[in-house]
Amino acid sequence: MKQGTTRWAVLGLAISVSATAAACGEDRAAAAPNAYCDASLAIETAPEPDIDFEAASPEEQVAAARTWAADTLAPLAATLRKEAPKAVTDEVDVGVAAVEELAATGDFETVFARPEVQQALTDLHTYDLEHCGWTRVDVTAKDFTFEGAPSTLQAGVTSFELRNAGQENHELVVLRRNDGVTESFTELFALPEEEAMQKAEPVAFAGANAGEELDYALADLAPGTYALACFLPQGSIGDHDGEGPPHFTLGMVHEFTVR
Ligand SMILES: [Cu+2]
Repeated sequence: MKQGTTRWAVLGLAISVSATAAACGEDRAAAAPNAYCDASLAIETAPEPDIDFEAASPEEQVAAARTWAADTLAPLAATLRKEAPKAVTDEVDVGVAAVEELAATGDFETVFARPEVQQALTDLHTYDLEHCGWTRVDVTAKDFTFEGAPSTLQAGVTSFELRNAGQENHELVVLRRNDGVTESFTELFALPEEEAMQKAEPVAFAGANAGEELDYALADLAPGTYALACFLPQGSIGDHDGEGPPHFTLGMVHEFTVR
């Protein structure tokens, strides 16, 4: 897992969602309350559970998930519930119930794979994009490039909407180069991982398997130098992990500036 932050619905499992663009007719509904948008951003970018998933036993993973849901997500979900506009209270309730269930069971995949949970969270994200004033950047992943990614962006909350139009699985990791570092991302990625991660930090993650699946990566971008990168090995399709070189070496790295 490369990502440093995670969304409450995803936890790096790259569960893809089917985004539906709900039409929004009324002008006076154009702005959502700031407190709601802040609460939604907070839960979307909540810190990950403190656990090494590759080293942990299944029991340790369940315990970590329960603790994370109860201690990190539940307070954020309570704030979101309090601030939610009427238009989204039903969807927020579904999300809050999912957090409560996760705190009880620790079973991410069951809780967040439910169609009604995915739909509610997708609808919430659609609402947020339309009402919170966040920047939307549509990025199409192909084998092996990111299309549509700009070379400069304004600082602020930004959602990278990933669509996979390739034959392989792809991810979109948003990385920020630490201030004072001068190497390009291509140079950084050539370093041993530990060394590279002292010079750049992942700030958001999205993953979409082959087959036109959708996901998004949300972050509040500070000014700096960033990249989008895909670290999946060539040959990764569906549940099959490829054994080829990582996609960024084939062209899936895109540097950009945030001002
Ligand atoms: Cu890729």
